[in-house]
Amino acid sequence: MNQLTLVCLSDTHSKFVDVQNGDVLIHCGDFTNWGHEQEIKDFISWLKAQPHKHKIVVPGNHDITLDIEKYPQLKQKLHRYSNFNPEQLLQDLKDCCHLLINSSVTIEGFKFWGSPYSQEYCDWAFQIEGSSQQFWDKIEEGSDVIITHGPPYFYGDKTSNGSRVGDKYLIEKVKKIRPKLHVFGGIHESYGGYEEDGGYRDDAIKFVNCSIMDEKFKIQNKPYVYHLTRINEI
Ligand SMILES: [Mn+2]
Repeated sequence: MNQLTLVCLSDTHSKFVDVQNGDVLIHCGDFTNWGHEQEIKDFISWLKAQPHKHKIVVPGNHDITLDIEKYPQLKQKLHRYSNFNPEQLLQDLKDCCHLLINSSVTIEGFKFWGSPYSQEYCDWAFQIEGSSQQFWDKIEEGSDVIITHGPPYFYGDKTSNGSRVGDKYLIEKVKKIRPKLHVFGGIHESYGGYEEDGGYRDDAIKFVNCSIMDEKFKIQNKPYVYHLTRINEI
């Protein structure tokens, strides 16, 4: 049997929390508020200081400088008086973690697939334009862990006014791929772990919203620890 301890967190928004050690540190995005150069550099320093053997990062809609394609447009709106170097910042981050942008990494036989993209919301970074129906076909078959910034529909996606804002096409696709774990953030007020269909199935997928901050951007939650195991077939 091989086992990896995953320590998952999201939506730290330029605050830094103590994180317990484990095999893989996973950040599901929104490590900055505005994608400013100094915020990204501070995050990189924090990341480098963590003892975990493997580190996986997926950016979020606030980490705008890392959305290379959309940045020229976002810069006009949000960074008009700054002169950051998105390519360099992206490279600096890649140098200290597995940065997953619709891509995967395999660690000790487990496949992790990640995407920073979520449904359109106030024209931030990494937004899926129009329907997400085809977008999630990018998720690779055989993924053991799926990491997205935004939640799927029904699990960890309830806002403070009670509405569910998760992505219906994402949950459909995740249930087809059948990873062991789907971890995400995005909706701060819906922190927690949820079993697929109440844990009824033996192979129920675990859904985890690991937002550290609440909806008022106060640190309220702890990183979520998950033990990923596989019993070797004989
Ligand atoms: Mn956030």
